[in-house]
Amino acid sequence: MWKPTACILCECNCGIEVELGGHHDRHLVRLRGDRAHPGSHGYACEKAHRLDHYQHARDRILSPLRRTKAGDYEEIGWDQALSEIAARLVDVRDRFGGDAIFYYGGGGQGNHLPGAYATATRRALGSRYRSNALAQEKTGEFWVTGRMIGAYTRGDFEHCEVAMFLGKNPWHSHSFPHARTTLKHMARDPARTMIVVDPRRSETAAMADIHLQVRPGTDAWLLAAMVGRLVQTHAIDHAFVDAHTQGLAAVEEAFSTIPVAEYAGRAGIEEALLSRTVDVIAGARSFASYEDLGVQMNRHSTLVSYLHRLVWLLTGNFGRPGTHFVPTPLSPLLVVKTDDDRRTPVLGERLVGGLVPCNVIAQEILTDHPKRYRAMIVEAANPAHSLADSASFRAAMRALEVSVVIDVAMTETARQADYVLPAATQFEKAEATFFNFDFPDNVFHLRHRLFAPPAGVHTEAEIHARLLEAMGALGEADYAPLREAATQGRLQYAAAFMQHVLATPKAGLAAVIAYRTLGPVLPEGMAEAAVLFGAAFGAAMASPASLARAGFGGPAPVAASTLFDAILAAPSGLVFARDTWAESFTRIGRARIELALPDLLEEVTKLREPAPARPAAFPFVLSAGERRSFTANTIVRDPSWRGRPDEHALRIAAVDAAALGVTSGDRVRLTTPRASVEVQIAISDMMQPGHISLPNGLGVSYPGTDGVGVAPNELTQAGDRDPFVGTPWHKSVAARLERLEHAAVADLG
Ligand SMILES: Nc1nc2c(c(=O)[nH]1)N[C@H]1C(S)=C(S)[C@@H](COP(=O)(O)OP(=O)(O)OC[C@H]3O[C@@H](n4cnc5c(=O)[nH]c(N)nc54)[C@H](O)[C@@H]3O)O[C@H]1N2
Ligand SMILES: Nc1nc2c(c(=O)[nH]1)N[C@H]1C(S)=C(S)[C@@H](COP(=O)(O)OP(=O)(O)OC[C@H]3O[C@@H](n4cnc5c(=O)[nH]c(N)nc54)[C@H](O)[C@@H]3O)O[C@H]1N2
Ligand code: SF4
Ligand SMILES: [Mo]
Repeated sequence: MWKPTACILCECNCGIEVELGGHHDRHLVRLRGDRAHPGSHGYACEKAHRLDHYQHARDRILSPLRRTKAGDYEEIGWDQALSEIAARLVDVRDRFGGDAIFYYGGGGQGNHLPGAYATATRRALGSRYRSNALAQEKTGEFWVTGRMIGAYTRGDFEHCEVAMFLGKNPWHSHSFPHARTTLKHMARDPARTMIVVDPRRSETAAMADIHLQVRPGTDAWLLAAMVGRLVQTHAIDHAFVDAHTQGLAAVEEAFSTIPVAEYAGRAGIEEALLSRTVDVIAGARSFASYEDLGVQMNRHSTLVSYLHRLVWLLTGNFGRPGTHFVPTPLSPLLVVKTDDDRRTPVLGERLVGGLVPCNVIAQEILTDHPKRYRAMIVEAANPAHSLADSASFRAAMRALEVSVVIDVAMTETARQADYVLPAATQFEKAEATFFNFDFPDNVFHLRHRLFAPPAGVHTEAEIHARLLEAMGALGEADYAPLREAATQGRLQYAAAFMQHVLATPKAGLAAVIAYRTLGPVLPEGMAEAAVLFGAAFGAAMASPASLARAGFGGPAPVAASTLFDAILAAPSGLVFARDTWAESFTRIGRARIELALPDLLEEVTKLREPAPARPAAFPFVLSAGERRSFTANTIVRDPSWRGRPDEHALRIAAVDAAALGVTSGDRVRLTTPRASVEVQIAISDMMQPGHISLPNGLGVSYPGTDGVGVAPNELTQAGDRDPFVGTPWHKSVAARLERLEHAAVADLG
């Protein structure tokens, strides 16, 4: 029997079908793309086929654990664990205020419901400071797009005439539906042009019509030269710019004197190629572009996000097929309020969308500042591996008064926690992601569980509910008025919920109240979906026309109720909102699109300063964290998941390897200002001289192996971050390599 679910290894969350077998039918034996999925239509990449390695990890946690004085872990019961955790968190709150309790995570690539339930726990504790991976990749983009457009945009790569991938390798990293099919179509079609900006000849770059093989970390000069060329050759789409934007004069002034040839040269690109590229973009009927980690985790990242938007806004590539659009989220992952000037408590760094920059979290713990964070809850994330400077993150966790990790596996982060709580895997509960960016048909997929969790393991919804009950924040008295209404119908329940929850001081705990009262009347194994009733309400209020076009019309309570029931009844996902292209214009959160951001225009002038000399001790630029065929952050920990033996190697250009006197398979010493490790190398014609690249998500501890590959953030440092929003420079780390004179030939593990 094939059962529908989704792949959880990247943000696409392709629909898949799984055949169960093995012991108690709990193994994912065969997997294939689910043709009934309205977003992925049967597409899946090679990674999905081996998901049983996630479900059956040997480091799965099956009981709550408490750290002992000796630093190992003992099993304890749920009641004891939750009453101790509740008491210790409440104690921290009572002594120092809720601001001292930090929340990290809330969901990875396929699981966003835990974050929704955690909101209730955070509210009950008065905890305000939080973060997750978005604050080390997307916050610069969010900050810029919030101020320019007031809405989050994506590109239509299926239909564009010209596409650009800026620091993005979608062949491996995907991020838009059926990426490889779309790339192949584009590459084959002589009428379409694919532009890739990447120092590496990545798989995507190798398919491109134009590969701008930049010098690592110099995209700001490249993009400034592009905008300079647009302004100086009068290639601006005045019809669009006049109708929808403001601030052109300031932009023209800043870019009219940009030395295009010189800046192209600083980026390592010939002026003629740069000019041709800009002319192709300016002449295109439609242009869509995607910036990702190659620039977002790099020097000048926020400036590059701004310049990148200028390229497609000045050429009028918004709100038409093949350009950029504003999708309808079922529940926005992050709301950026541009007037929000909140700062972090210790270092005073800018919060974007309420998220603390990842690079400062450890620093805001390892201090004697009175406002430091003193407790932390980490859920569905592995920050001791994924954040810059792992060693100081480990030290920070040990410096806290209490820390709790909610995960499926005994991760690097769990190994530092005072308490570890075992969660059901993504195939053992109803689960969903809010990464729904399909357009104009917006897709949502609530996955049904494949099987129940093992004894002793709970879903996050259940964990948060029990924690709130252990704190005395919620109890049967709060649930009683809703229980009856839940059995009468959705509309009755909605009315009761407004009266007994939303209009009361417990409104902030709504997610868990819904789980406890609506959850029990949902079909078996679907209780975790209760929180989506509220999300459906939010969408019905925010985008009524789009929901109506997908069949969910009527007053908000009716639309929300029918949508919620349709979500429950669609195990392969459904189209919940249907947009029109014109709608993107109505979603602009400001009177006109703003082209001139003064602080970033000021940064443009600083590009004229001569580049600081590269320190002689570190002649290489290391990109720490490349996506490869078998990497998926740290979601799959078992290294035998990886098909290819050299997936964990450091890639290096042949000339650099020759200069060091080493060859593929040799081990070398890799040193950055932060640390020094041994690593196996692989000569790769993808690499330009001076650039080396390590895969992401490796070097995890796993029973029976000793950490295959290198954990990239042992090598990075917290101070290497963007001056505006604090995003890390993981893709350009200063590094040096040395030959190991007596190194044994690597064992591929
Ligand atoms: N296979 C796989 N797919 C994934 C993931 C995974 O772990 N594995 N993770 C998912 C997640 S969480 C994310 S955020 C996305 C990320 O997706 P991507 O951003 O596409 O992934 P990366 O490989 O980290 O970086 C992209 C490219 O940036 C290039 N780059 C390095 N330095 C520079 C530079 O100075 N300038 C420019 N222009 N480019 C540079 C690299 O050579 C690389 O090809 O992938 C998602 N998809
Ligand atoms: N140097 C460097 N660092 C990077 C990057 C890089 O390119 N270079 N990339 C960054 C990016 S883009 C990202 S997105 C982050 C990712 O880093 P993180 O957000 O920290 O998370 P993941 O590695 O995806 O780990 C997800 C965690 O969730 C757990 N998990 C899986 N399923 C469940 C579940 O159902 N419930 C619970 N409770 N837990 C579950 C897994 O065991 C794992 O511990 O890493 C970032 N770090
Ligand atoms: S890894 Fe991403 S693209 Fe590949 S099947 Fe999974 S969700 Fe789809
Ligand atoms: Mo990411």
